[in-house]
Amino acid sequence: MAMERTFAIIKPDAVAAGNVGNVVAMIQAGGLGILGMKMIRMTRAQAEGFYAVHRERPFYADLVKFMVSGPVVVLALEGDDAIARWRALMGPTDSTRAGPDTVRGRYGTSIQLNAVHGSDAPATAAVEVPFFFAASELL
Ligand code: 3AN
Repeated sequence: MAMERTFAIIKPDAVAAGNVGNVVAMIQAGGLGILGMKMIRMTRAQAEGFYAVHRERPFYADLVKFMVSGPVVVLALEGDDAIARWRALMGPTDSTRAGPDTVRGRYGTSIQLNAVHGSDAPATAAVEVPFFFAASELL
């Protein structure tokens, strides 16, 4: 298995509900290492750029509005097979279909209000980590 980095966001719904600590505990219990972590308020430009791949989708405007609606916590994670392991721990996009042992099953409420983000492939992670972290912030 390859050592990988992946990018995670604890989204505004989960931060507002007071679940930052619970999500971080699940990440650490899952054996993923935390290289970087900070709370930020995304600008509209950041949210639009981050989700540019979804620009043509009907939910894009709502998604951007949601992501700037309150603070988020961004994380850079590392571990063997970290991308797939974090995706498995997150659960499927639609929180209502997510299992009880997943972050979205526990803390998400819908397909949009789904508590967390995770990179979906090495190429995505390689763009997403530096989108929010300077090299000096990865410890
Ligand atoms: P994932 O976060 O599971 O990789 P993506 O990349 O397909 O899912 O979607 C990015 C984000 O867009 C999701 N986390 C969710 O908040 C939102 N989203 C995706 N599909 C829908 C949809 N059909 N309706 C509303 N929001 C959606």
